[in-house]
Amino acid sequence: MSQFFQEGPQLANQYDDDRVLQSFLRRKLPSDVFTEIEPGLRRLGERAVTDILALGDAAEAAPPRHVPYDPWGRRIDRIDVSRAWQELERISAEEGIVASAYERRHGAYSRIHQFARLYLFGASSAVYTCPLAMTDGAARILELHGDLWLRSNPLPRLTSRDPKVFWTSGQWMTERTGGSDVSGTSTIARPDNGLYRLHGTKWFTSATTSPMAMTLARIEDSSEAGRDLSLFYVETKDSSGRLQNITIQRLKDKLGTRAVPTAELTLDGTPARLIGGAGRGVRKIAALLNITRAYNACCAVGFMRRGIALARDYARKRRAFGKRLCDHPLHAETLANLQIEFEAAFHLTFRVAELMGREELGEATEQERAILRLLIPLAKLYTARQAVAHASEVLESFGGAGYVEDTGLPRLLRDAQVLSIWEGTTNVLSLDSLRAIDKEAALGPFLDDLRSRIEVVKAADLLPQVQRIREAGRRIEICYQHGLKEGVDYLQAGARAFAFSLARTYTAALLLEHAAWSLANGGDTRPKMTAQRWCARELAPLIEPNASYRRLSSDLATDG
Ligand code: MFK
Repeated sequence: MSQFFQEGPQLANQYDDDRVLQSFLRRKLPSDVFTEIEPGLRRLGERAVTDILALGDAAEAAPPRHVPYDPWGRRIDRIDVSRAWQELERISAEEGIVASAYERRHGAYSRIHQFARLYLFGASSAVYTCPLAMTDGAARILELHGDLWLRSNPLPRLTSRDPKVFWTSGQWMTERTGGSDVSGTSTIARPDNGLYRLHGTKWFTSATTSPMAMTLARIEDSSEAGRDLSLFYVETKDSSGRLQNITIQRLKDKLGTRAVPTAELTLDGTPARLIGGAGRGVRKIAALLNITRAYNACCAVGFMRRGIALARDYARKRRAFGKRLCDHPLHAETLANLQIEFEAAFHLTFRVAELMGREELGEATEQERAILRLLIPLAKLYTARQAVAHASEVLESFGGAGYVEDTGLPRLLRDAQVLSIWEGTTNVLSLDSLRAIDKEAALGPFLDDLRSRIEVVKAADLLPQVQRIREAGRRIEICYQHGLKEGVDYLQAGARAFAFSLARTYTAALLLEHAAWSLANGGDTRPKMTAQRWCARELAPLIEPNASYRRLSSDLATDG
């Protein structure tokens, strides 16, 4: 009988092991900021493979439980979460995963610092990043639209490092009548003594154990603003710990994110506070969505990095056909492609963080604000799709072990799958990219920025890539101008291909810029190889969905 047992993959310190993160931070941050934050990142990189990882695994193994009744039949609607989930809340407060963005200790660089922390924390946290994303988004809303009470009461809780003070926030948007189309919201808000009472059902509420939430409802009055959706602040429990006229119907049975409590709620007179006056609720909650979408991208990158770290370690250990997996040329090719996808996603996402920091500090130019508005949906939609494909390939690189639950690997795929769904599906975000281009005139600044990034690249062996990016930029511009003439159906039918083209081409410019910097600063040639290989792919896979093309698509879609 064989005595052979395969050794499983091991994770090293996730900061020390990450060349891409380190070189990006060295390039972007002033040296005193880098020197100050590096020890904290290294410590978090260690925790990400020790206590945080163990808590994430424990939280995953003990998912939340809905307890509708007490032993004597009274409705109590408690959601029990594991000790590990509670510990993850404590750690995220102490580690300042949200707070570090709002303390603004490093000015506009604070978002880069915070995203580096989020990225290290995320992949080990059993998606505790979900409540943190909504918490960060809620904090931003309160900064932008909160009255004095909201800014003095919940806001300091959301941005606290003290676990006893720290609150997470939920985000209750989705109703039975609409997930993507939030205009279908049927919850109403009845005025009550200067506050409101909410009546309605919320079909998906994530991190439902949070003490507060942001939600949308229509004020029951006849004014024009009241007919529009308004944004509300809700505290879920009263001072004695009882739910405030909220019934928890059930927890969702989800493919992944199993440690995250996601519930269906009925609100029947839940007290709520209006945020920023009546109406324009979607516009106001968009500030939250833009943050959660950026988190989504950061978590996608974190998952990709985790996948490649595991697959790489395994490939160094596992032997097949007489040699290690990593010594097989085809396996090496697969791992190299995984690394390239990860690096591309990393640079796209951290460019978002860089611009977010500048915008929040009031340092962004008008052009940078427009670029950010467009870049957030692009980064969210593109990295989410990458993360799903990436996780699938990572699982395959383990053979059968990748399909077996107790290796922990299937979780990577299950958790990645939600990234392209929540906070706006790929299609909704492709259309949002068009909205950004239309309403914020974002395409011009975006393409100008792309060109200015590649102009600085002078290394002779990167010049062919500069040329390819220029050409892709020109094609994108022509395609959009043509689309404007053809009309809205043309633009919408091509929106996903268009968004992918923007994301891939902009990413190419970021990779090239980083490659040029790396060559000039220490001479690391790996970013150059990544940039060259990324640019060798189709950068702008645009389509031309004219009327006959769309008719055919419609036939294929409806009749098969
Ligand atoms: C790790 C990460 C974890 C993340 C955890 C999250 C867990 C939570 C899970 C969920 O809750 S999932 C539910 C999330 N739901 C969505 O993301 C909704 C997706 N649907 C959309 O985004 C739709 O495009 C949208 C609801 C915005 C469409 O609504 P409307 O009312 O048809 O939008 P309209 O009229 O185009 O826009 C209204 C205003 O908002 C406009 O401004 P004006 O009033 O000034 O004209 C828009 O420009 C503005 N707007 C819309 N999206 C914006 C935006 N402004 C800035 N940024 C945006 N992204």
